[in-house]
Amino acid sequence: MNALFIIAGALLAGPAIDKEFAGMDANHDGKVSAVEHAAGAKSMFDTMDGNRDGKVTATEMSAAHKAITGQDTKPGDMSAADKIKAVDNNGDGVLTAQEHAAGAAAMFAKMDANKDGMLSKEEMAAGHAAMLKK
Ligand SMILES: [Ca+2]
Ligand SMILES: [Ca+2]
Ligand SMILES: [Ca+2]
Repeated sequence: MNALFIIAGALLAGPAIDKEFAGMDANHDGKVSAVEHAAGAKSMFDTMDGNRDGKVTATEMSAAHKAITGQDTKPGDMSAADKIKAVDNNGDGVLTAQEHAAGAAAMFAKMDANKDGMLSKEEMAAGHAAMLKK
């Protein structure tokens, strides 16, 4: 399940949490709702889908990672193929918007520690920290 964090969020990590949170909090109420989170995940998917065919391949995900972080995947990092595998329901090696959305929804539920249906910045940061510890 930790791979879900990597797909939707961990192109960004650490100090980038602030930026990610602000980007998702569309109505600026200091919380990210499930709807806001889903919209953020969708926009991440669109960013990764380089050729706009509605599917994200391992190659596209690697390219997006490099574009966003300015770095190649480091040795020891999960490969893009492995990240895809974690939410690739039909096992075809590419990620559809539907598979990505389902993964993002599961991730939201996991990060919402106090189950109020909203993500605070602390919850998002803790979720990412938990992911990075693995
Ligand atoms: Ca909000
Ligand atoms: Ca594509
Ligand atoms: Ca919450």
